[in-house]
Amino acid sequence: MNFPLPHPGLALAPASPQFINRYNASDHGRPGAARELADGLNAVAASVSPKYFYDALGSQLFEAITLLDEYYPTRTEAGIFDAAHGHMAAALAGAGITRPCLIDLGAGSCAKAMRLIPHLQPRQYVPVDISVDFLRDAAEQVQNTFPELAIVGVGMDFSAALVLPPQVQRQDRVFFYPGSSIGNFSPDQALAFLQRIADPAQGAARGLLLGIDLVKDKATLEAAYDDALGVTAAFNKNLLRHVNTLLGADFDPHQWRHVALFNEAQSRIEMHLEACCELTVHWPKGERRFGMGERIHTESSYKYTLDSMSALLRLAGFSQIKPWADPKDWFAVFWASV
Ligand code: AVI
Repeated sequence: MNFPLPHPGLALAPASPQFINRYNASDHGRPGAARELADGLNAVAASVSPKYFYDALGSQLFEAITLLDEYYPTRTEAGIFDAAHGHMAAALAGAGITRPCLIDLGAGSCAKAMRLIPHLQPRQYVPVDISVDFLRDAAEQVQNTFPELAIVGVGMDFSAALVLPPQVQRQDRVFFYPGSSIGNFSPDQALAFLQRIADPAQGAARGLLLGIDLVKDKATLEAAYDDALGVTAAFNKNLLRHVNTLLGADFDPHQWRHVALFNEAQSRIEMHLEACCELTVHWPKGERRFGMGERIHTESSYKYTLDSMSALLRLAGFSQIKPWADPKDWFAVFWASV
């Protein structure tokens, strides 16, 4: 039966995206987080996981980083998508995939996927993130832009397991993991993560579009993680505020300095916070003394070559591996099929 439009001449509002929340903020929050943070701070070489960068302010600071002159990855990757989207669609078609289920891991604002959706024509778009409220809003935006697109937003932490809810189509799954986020895993963790994407019992991928940052000269790399405006320094030090909130600690950000260096042997940028004086940090069930110059390791960002990433993808069970890079070979997007 046809119903008349309420206001003839006006289109109906687009359907709302479906949303499935499998993420419980308390998993990431209080008791487990406090234990993990205390263990990291008490270790001989103190460390805090980079996942604790991303409170509300940290997420905003990261968005600001992506706009910095020195931070080339975001705009370089966008340039690759713009130049190679036709080749990417052809690679999918070559693997027999014409209407993929596009699963966007760590989708955030969904801005990167929105560049590709018109070219890949997904049958279903599945943005996945732990930042649930942010993702709900972003999925609404995507729906407003593409009213006909079937969208299933999923709130989940995909870093440990990758079993998606049954609403996510099993056929022709193509995972999208841009931004060089895989670089924040160690190579062993990255291999395990890629294996979960390929695993028929988990991600059940037919293909993967993966953005990676490439090895380049030390000065360019170190400037990208230690910008002139001090935004990355603020991003790193904001971790201390977040740890104060989660652990009840008394870090004073004034007493710490941002350090970013390229460790060539390990092919990774390391970010640290270095104590500017001798100090003691206290929290409800513990404390740690830091000597002047002692560091907390806060992030590693691994840089790959086209060959080293191809080898990792092959080891994880992918084949038909095809990279696209920018003219300076600073960044690459890989297609790999299972
Ligand atoms: C999210 N991730 C890929 C960023 C990177 O480049 O490793 C995080 C970042 N840390 C400092 N600047 C940006």
